[in-house]
Amino acid sequence: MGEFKMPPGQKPSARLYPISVFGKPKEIDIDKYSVKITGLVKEEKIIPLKEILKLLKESVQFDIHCVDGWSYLGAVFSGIYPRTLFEEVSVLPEGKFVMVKNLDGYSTDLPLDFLLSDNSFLAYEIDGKPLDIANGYPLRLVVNGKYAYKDAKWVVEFEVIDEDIPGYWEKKGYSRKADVYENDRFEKK
Ligand SMILES: Nc1nc2c(c(=O)[nH]1)N[C@H]1C(S)=C(S)[C@@H](COP(=O)(O)O)O[C@H]1N2
Ligand SMILES: [Mo]
Repeated sequence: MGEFKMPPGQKPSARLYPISVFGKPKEIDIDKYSVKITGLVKEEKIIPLKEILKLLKESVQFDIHCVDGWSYLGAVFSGIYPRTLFEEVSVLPEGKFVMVKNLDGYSTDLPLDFLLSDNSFLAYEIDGKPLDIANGYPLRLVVNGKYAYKDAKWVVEFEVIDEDIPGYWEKKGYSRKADVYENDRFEKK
């Protein structure tokens, strides 16, 4: 459950502010939408959204912290844990990170063990209602304790990689670790 602890330098926000550097997808074809697991795996896997929606629905309460300084506390997200999708995938021993790729071309990476932990969640609902497209429908990653540039919206691929390769915002200088309670916003030079 969420900690309801305001991290340093953050102010509470009454709502989520839709943020997307490449704009939001206009339409999403639910019938064709799928998630791929690629890269350092024995066999790549394509999982249709329809199969994901049939998996046991779970819920988490994670706070959202944008690195710009607003935090949206207490939302309940429903969906599945990403680790469920990895259950039938054999990750090769050199697989240590995952580049999360999205419909709009945005990307962010996370340590594999973090993505497979209780602190990563793949949501399709917020507070019991389907997410808006602007907030990542049909699949949005929500991470507990990291800034929301790690919350990949419109997830379509998990690419297992062997090193910490920066994604969109990490390339521009934001912290790779992104720990909100450490106030870890910028990558130290
Ligand atoms: N695909 C994609 N996901 C993204 C982004 C983006 O630009 N594209 N922006 C990130 C940032 S910086 C934030 S703060 C959150 C904002 O989530 P919201 O739009 O639901 O408020 O989305 C994150 N996920
Ligand atoms: Mo953000």
